[in-house]
Amino acid sequence: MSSPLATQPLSQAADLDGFWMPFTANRQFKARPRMLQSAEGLFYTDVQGREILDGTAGLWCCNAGHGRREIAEAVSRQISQMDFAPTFQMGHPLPFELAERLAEIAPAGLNRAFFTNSGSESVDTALKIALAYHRARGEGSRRLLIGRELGYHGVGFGGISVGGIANNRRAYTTLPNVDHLPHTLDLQRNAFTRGLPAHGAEQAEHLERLVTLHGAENIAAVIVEPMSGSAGVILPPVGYLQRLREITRRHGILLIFDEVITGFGRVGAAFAAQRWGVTPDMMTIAKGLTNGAIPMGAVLLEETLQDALMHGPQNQIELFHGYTYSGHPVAAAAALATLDIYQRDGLLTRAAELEDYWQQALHGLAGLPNVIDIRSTGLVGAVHLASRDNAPGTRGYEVFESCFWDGLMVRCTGDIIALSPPLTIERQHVDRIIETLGRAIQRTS
Ligand code: PXG
Ligand code: PLP
Repeated sequence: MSSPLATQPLSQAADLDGFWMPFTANRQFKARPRMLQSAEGLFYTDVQGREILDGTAGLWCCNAGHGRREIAEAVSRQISQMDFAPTFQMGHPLPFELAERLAEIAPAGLNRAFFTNSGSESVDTALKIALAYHRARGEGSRRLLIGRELGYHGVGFGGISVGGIANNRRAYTTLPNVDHLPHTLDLQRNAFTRGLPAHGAEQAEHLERLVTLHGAENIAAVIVEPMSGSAGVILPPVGYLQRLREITRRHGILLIFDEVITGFGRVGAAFAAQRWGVTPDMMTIAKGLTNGAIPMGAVLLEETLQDALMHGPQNQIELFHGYTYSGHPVAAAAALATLDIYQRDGLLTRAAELEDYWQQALHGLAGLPNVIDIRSTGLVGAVHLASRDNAPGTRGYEVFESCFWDGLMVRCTGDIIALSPPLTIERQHVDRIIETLGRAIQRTS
């Protein structure tokens, strides 16, 4: 049962007009579509039957690889048994079970879960909890939210406000009461570092300046990705996250780690918080939570944050927030099956085992034309290409496209090629990624 698109020539762009594709140059895509049809293990197959090695775990989400039967079966069982049930003033067992399972693998103390349907919703939820928490404790003047330059926190109004990617903000309006820390990308001092960069921890001191500027009594939360994914794999300098933790704690400011990409084994531990030994007050997660199979996200937080809102009468709703699909039974079933796979197959720590091989292989691209930096940690990597004069992003896009037609899916963000293969990858596939990418870089002037 293939769709009409599978059998028609793909040049019939008229068929493609209706779907306004997200974060896509629609005219460019529709002129020469890259259309995927099936997926198994580490490979996609496109509508022309070509195999494409998945160098990006879909969009950083299929950490256990594709086509996992256990997830498909859990979803299918649950959808037959109970397709939907409300979680507003009503309950069903799966999200309770899932919250417990998440607390088992989360950093100690983060034992409460608020469920959402995406990373963007998780971010907006965490920011709202931060504001409600301070208000409930009589510190309602804490309204300011601090993000970071080049941060990506999804596309809700909260997320783009604390986010720091100009293109995602400039056409819109953003929240008031937001400020930003400087980013930590520093090619001059850190290019081609293996592991976390040595230089840049002092960028965290900028938070002290914002405290001086705005007053600690006006600041609610700081949100950062422990490692920036979308902006092109920007790693935390040694000591940086620790400094952010010390400063936020000293001033009563909540620290939120956005672990939508770094969660579920990507950097070598269940969460980046554990890999780098810094525990935030809240974490936002999504993507790998269900191996990408069903949309779901969550905020994981300390119980003290929830407790602070529990002071009213017992019959009073403590947080006026929630989504129709918070804790959706089918998504929860997918997540539980996913966690079973991660734990049974040791995937939450597999990136740490492969990290050295991965890093060594990536650094083999160092001498190629236009390569100005290589960054990696766990099973994430970036090859940073020099931008062409007056045409930023075009070189990265051409490398991305060349890889695709040569059987490899990578991401390009501007002129940075980002890689994040499924955590089930084997060494020979690492080699294949590097060979194909190397060819593409060499072919691209
Ligand atoms: N926070 C972080 C840190 C993310 O990486 C989101 C929030 C938003 O999640 P949703 O599920 O609302 O998309 C993300 C998502 C890329 C890319 O190419 C990255 C994301 C999404 C799509 C593409 O780097 N990150
Ligand atoms: N818009 C309208 C008119 C609604 O009734 C609702 C939910 O009831 C929403 C938006 C929010 O949808 P969701 O809960 O799926 O985020």
